[in-house]
Amino acid sequence: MDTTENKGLSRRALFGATAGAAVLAGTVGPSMLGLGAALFATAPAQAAGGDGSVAPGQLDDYYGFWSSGQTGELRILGLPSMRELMRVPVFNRCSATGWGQTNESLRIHERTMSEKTKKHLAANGKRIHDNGDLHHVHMSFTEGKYDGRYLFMNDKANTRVARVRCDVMKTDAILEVPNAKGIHGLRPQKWPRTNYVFCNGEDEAPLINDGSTMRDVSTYVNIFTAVDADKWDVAWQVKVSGNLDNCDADYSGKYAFSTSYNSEMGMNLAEMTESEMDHVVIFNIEEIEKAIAAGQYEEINGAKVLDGRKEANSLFTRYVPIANNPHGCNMAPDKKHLCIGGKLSPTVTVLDVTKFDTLFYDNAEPRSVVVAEPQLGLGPLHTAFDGRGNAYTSLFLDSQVVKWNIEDAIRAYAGEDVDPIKDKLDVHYQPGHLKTVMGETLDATNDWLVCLCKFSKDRFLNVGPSKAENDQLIDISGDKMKLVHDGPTYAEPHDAIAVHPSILSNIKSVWDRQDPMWAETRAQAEADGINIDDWCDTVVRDGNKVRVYMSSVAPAFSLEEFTVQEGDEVTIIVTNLDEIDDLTHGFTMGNHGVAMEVGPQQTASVTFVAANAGVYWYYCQWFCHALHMEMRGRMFVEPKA
Ligand code: K7E
Ligand code: CUA
Ligand code: CA
Repeated sequence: MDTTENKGLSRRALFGATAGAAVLAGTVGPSMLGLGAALFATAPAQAAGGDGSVAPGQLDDYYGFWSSGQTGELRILGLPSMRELMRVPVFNRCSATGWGQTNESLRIHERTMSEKTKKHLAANGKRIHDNGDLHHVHMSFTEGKYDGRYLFMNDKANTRVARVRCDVMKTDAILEVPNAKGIHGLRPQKWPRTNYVFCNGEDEAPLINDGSTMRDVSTYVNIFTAVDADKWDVAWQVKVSGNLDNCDADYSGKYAFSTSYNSEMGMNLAEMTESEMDHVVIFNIEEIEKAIAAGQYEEINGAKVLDGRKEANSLFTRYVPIANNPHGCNMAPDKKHLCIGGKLSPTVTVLDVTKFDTLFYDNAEPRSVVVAEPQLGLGPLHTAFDGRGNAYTSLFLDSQVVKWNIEDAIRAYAGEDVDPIKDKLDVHYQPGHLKTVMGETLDATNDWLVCLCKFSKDRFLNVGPSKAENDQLIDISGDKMKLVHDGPTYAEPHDAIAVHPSILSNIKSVWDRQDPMWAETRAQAEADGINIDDWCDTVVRDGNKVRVYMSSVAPAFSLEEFTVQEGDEVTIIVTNLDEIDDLTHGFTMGNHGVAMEVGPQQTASVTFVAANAGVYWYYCQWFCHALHMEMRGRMFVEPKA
């Protein structure tokens, strides 16, 4: 069944209490509802459990995109089944696909790498950092809604951000952000479209970090960066007071905002939690753009930097005091309310973004934009939203999700006798992020909430001191939340979004031969007089560099053998000429630590130094044919003359 045809009439709605009962009782047949027999076949399981389970062969209702924390990859899951569909290597090294080893992926890594980093890596015998700490993944927007072009994500470990192309679900750009340290919060601009990706530098350091002022904390700053989402370079940066944790953007395109837990500029835990209040920084995009256009910036390491610190008294920023050590920063789909998680305070602070103009132009008192501050429970971290004005906040210490109503919280703050809390649900255990389907967009739905728990303790079979983490699925369609599914995951289910398949209708099944991903490889082939779009089986020698061009068509490589010399720098360029859906080949060079994926119609290449003289088999490591085992050939390495 094509889930995109099913928009507006989800299987859950259909087989919910009333409709499901009617179908089963035979009063409403599946044909009357315009649905096929295949759908009807799943009715008993769904009607019985209502647990979000999806029968074998059935497609999920939504794509889920999961950040993986310290694994450094992006994961694609199906919702509501929580089945893992794909892993997309981003900052990590991937043995299956060769990401982090193929020339195409190394070029993406190195394109924006600073000379300093290159030098440091080379001194360590490396070309790239192949680890990452990928906390946050968000899709590109057009007018407040996901547009299915890109996914963006951060690497806190090595101060990078990356972009994944949604048409092929592969990383196509990585940026090492200059000046900032430890990119944590990351959000795309929502309106009018994602021209910028906003990135928070979490860690304080001297702006000129050359060792001259290391112990002088007064020289430390934090940097807010706007990355140009199309060109993939730094558009501008703003120095701030305090540090930056999580961020978000509004639905008018005027403002972005970040939480800061270290307004103290402390260097240890005691100092970072010393003040009673920290703050939220509000960035005025229009004023920043004006100053950049007028050339009023300082150029540091190639980036245009403005000063938005408190003492600079600029129109770039405003600081709203928030109880000590706030964390989550979530803009509601009502276009109006920004929710800040209290972390150390049991509250969520609600700011009315439509009042932010008064902070910049009328000198309004900073806290005058606070319109609610409900007491929700212990350790409020992040907040998600449905399309009915409700918010769902994770309570880390209470191990609960609390459902509350934003308008009721505002009325209570104004003195009315109303309890904004609608429900509390135990989750297992210590939740961090939580997400509704498209709840960070104007398309927020009312069906599912995924809660990403940091611990699973006793929820699964014991697998040793390292335990599975636990993503839980919660039915939010009714008044009361209902926990319906545990989804164990590997380190670490940090954050997630869920997207309707209609937004991703541009996903390809087969690569386009002209794809820019291997443009440089194509240019090299052209220079060598080789047409890689056609059958090729040519070995080109260029000094001690050898380029081996081959095609793959199941179950054979075009070259059964080739010869090089000890110590040659060998580049293997494989083009998969199969056009069939799902027919991926691979290339593994035995005993050389070399392996890569070559998808249908894809070209991929890898470079290595030939080892000691002898025979080395190469083979296809992606199952492609009944004779896949036979898809192999020999590299003869001749002794040095
Ligand atoms: Cu998204 Cu943990 Cu990086 Cu909150 S932060 S939990
Ligand atoms: Cu080609 Cu396996
Ligand atoms: Ca603090």
